[in-house]
Amino acid sequence: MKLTPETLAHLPETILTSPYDRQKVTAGIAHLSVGNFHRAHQAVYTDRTLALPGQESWGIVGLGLMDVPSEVQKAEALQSQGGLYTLRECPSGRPDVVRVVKSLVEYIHAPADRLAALKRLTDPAIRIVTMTITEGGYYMDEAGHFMADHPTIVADLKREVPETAFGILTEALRLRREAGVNAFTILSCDNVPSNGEVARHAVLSFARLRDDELADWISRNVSFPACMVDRITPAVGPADIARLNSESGIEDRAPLFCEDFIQWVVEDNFPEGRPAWEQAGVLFTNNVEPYEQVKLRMLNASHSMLALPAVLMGYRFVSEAMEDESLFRLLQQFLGFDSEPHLTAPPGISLPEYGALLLQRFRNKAVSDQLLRIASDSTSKLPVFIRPTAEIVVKDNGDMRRIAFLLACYCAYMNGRDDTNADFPVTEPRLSKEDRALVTDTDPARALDMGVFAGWGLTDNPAFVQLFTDMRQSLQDRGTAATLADVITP
Ligand code: CS2
Repeated sequence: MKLTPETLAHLPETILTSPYDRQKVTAGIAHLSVGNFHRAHQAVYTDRTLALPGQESWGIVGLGLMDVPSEVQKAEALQSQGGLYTLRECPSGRPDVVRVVKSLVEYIHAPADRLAALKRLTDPAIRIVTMTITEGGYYMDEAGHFMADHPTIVADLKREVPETAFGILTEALRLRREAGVNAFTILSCDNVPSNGEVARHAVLSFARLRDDELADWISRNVSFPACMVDRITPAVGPADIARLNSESGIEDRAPLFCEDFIQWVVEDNFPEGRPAWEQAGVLFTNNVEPYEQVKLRMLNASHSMLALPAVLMGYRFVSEAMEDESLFRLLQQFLGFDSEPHLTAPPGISLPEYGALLLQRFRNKAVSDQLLRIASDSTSKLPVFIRPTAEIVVKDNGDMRRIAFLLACYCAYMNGRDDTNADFPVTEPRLSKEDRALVTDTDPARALDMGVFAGWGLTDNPAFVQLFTDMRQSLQDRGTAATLADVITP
């Protein structure tokens, strides 16, 4: 059965839907960059909320920003299905659940008509703009400054109809102001610490480069709540599409799957109103920081700590790598010795329990997340996920082996060849030419001068530099498994 708004009423009983009449729903949220994560997370919370009385004005209009073939395909797929898609939620050891998510009521591929996309954001009905533009998408340098000189930003500043998220947001807010329409709230849903503050800084920096007065207006009128988001959502390739559709019996051009765990902690700062997300399981708080620190420095950091060595050892899936005793213990020891001791537990959360749960989530075979997905763009991820812990560990001059090992693995991963001699794709769009040259320098320690490590304080500690140099040598001479064996504490 094809998935379209017409077939929605005839879905098999095994397929779940949130009980509301979609025809009554109008868009109140615009989402920039509709990746799988958004469709498995914020769109699901909103789908649940739309079933509650008085919530029908909070549907989502999705905006695709990137002019790449995969995005064109996604736009065609979602538009042909009226924004509907199936989501398979996969608990460990229990049957999966398949639902059709209905909250994405409109989808616009901005490159097809940039002006139309921009205009959509000036609709007074749109009161929240959410976004998932990835860690690297904020154009922040290592000192936390907006990269105003970055060629993408420089080019966007010159355009009448901008193309980057910040350009579009700034221009949409200018048009709203001109038309006497209230501003919208901007909610970053990326894995970035203080994502609200970072989004504010990026939007205001961009706006200031265009028009000081507009920047002042934005700073007075736009709120930028912070939030912590969590749900493991693998990439979906052609084989996954075939598998998901044959399992669900539905012909869906954009199906996806994820774990059953879901969490969203949001700062309650929405002057233009918001959906009753709290009734759908979202936790509202005035202080998101402890939650996001724990999530980034435990879950995301463990992901990187696992993915880089595991890929080198020839693994391709998270659950498979978790069966490797050494990798499992690496994560346990990283969490227990490096990460947890420097974190403050948010109310009601026990860090050891949180750590144990995340290891269990990684072991979930039904999700089988791709290690290459997690390893990709490590250049943007390591400074966010690993740096805070690395800084402390290296400064304290304690047991620095796990951090040195990970960073050495990051360098080895750049070669795109694992220990079994199999090649793998290295997706590092933000690795500069200079950094790439430093990784291949004949002196292994030079890699610590890479821009990605700037400000971490690594080279201030000669013992760390030595350890890192030895690890790189060992990875090359003895391979990842043997090097890892020395990193694990018995
Ligand atoms: C992962 C995240 O890409 C990564 O590095 O750590 O995508 C992770 O799966 C999500 O943040 C889980 O909420």
